[in-house]
Amino acid sequence: MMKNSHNPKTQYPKFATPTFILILLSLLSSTPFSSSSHRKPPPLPILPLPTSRQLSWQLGNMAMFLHFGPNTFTDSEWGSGHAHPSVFFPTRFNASQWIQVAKDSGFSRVILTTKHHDGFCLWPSNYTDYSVRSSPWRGGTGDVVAELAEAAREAGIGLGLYLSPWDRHEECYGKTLEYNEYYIGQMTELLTRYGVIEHVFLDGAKGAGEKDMEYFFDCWFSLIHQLQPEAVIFSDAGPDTRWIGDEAGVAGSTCWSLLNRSAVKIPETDTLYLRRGDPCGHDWVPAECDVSIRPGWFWHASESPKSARTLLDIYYSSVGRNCLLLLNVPPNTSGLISDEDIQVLQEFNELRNAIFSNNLAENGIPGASSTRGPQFSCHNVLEEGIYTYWAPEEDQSNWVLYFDFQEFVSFNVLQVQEPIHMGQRVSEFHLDILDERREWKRLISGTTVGYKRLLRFPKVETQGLRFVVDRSRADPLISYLGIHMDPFSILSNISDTSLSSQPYVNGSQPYPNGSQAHFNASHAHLNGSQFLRQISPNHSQVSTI
Ligand code: FUL
Repeated sequence: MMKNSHNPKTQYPKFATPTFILILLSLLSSTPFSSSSHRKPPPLPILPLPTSRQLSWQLGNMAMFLHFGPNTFTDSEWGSGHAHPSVFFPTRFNASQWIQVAKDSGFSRVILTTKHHDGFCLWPSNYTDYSVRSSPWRGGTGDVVAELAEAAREAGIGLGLYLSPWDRHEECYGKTLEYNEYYIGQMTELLTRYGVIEHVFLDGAKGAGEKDMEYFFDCWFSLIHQLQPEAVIFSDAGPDTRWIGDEAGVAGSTCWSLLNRSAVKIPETDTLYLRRGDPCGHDWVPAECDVSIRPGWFWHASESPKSARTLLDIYYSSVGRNCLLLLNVPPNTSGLISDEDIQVLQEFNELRNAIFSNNLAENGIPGASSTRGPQFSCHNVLEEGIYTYWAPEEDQSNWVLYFDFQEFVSFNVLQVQEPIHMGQRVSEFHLDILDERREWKRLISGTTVGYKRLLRFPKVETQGLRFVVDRSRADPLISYLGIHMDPFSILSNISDTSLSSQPYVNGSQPYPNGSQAHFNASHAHLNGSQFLRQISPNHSQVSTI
């Protein structure tokens, strides 16, 4: 006879009454060996994945760049390499002040120009006299790198170093073998004298008509990782973080952390490729947006810092597009960060706190089209951080997160995060809201998410929203979803003549600047055809975003 436990005519042994079986089953289900008590494991990560040093770099969101050296005192940007070392004389130098400013304004690490293109070393290098040792500062016994390292360590701020390959002072510059030895010698000093270094920044900048020579990048990268395993290395092409392709702090609205490193040559980089990354890339090389708070990289008496609102725009277009913001705040001739810069940084900090400390989605009841298991619940998207996340069931035809609000909720910013330790997945998404007839209206759409995606749009008021993933490299995973009210950003180019019955703001278009708008989403239509032109003279690039 065929065994079939579902056959109603099945005869049970005497002791095996249905009640007995139920009790037995429930007992079994509470033993550790019961298969029903097994947790569903997380889904497979999708390659490529970040290394642990890339993860801590990205989780830091923002780093502070410190351009300081003879240029600060000679009012120049690209020093000739011939300024006398005596010009370097900061009268009130205080590295703790730099670190305090960085810490108070929300920066996770600082990166110092230990040597810029002029070749002057802010530490007493044994390979040249062109350094602090030949300056009157601290009677020639000073070491900017040492003082900064000490202050950073005490405050729990990460330390990074920029050692310019292009050196306009050093005589052997131009002789490939000799200069590579010189550079590696200096790099080794920096990476062995000052404790843990978390970041090494190198660039391919070089003036036109300068001596030609080859940099042994692969050798440098291997040595850096050998000496400082925690350090991420930034260059145009990685290996750990890449240049975004401009010096304006603006990433592509599509921005993959994936890249094929072999497709990028320094310094002839394809800035469009860097800006967007590569959904088919085999390497994990997320982007870093370097931009200065002032027009120049070095401090100049005639220049003023950008406004806090401008920094907020930059934050949206860098951190809000899956990048790290590397904001340069140059110390002045006294050796301190200027009060006016500190003021702006404080305001910038306050703006971010005012917008992002309140996630209005917490007022709603979350739901999902499907869920992989209890530990992957949609409630996880309200928890900060990337390590808890919503995962849908496998093989679904749609991937949707819902929020149902009892009261009307108003917002103009969407924040989404992917658990990037599982790989970057989402390649297209959109956000719908319920209109006054309780029908879904599309509000915005976007492409990549990555570590963090922020999208701004005219303020809307609704009782429900749904976040829909339209395309993904694998089952999408969402670690955070926030909706926020930003009363500070200025929106414009919202033309009443282009009112649409189907509101649609494409997050993959550049964001327009201008005046604040406040209207119902059913009338929202942004003009996405505006191009921003960015000029980054030092990388000799003119690009269209
Ligand atoms: C560029 C340099 O030429 C600038 O002076 C600045 O240091 C910037 C961060 O990188 O390549």
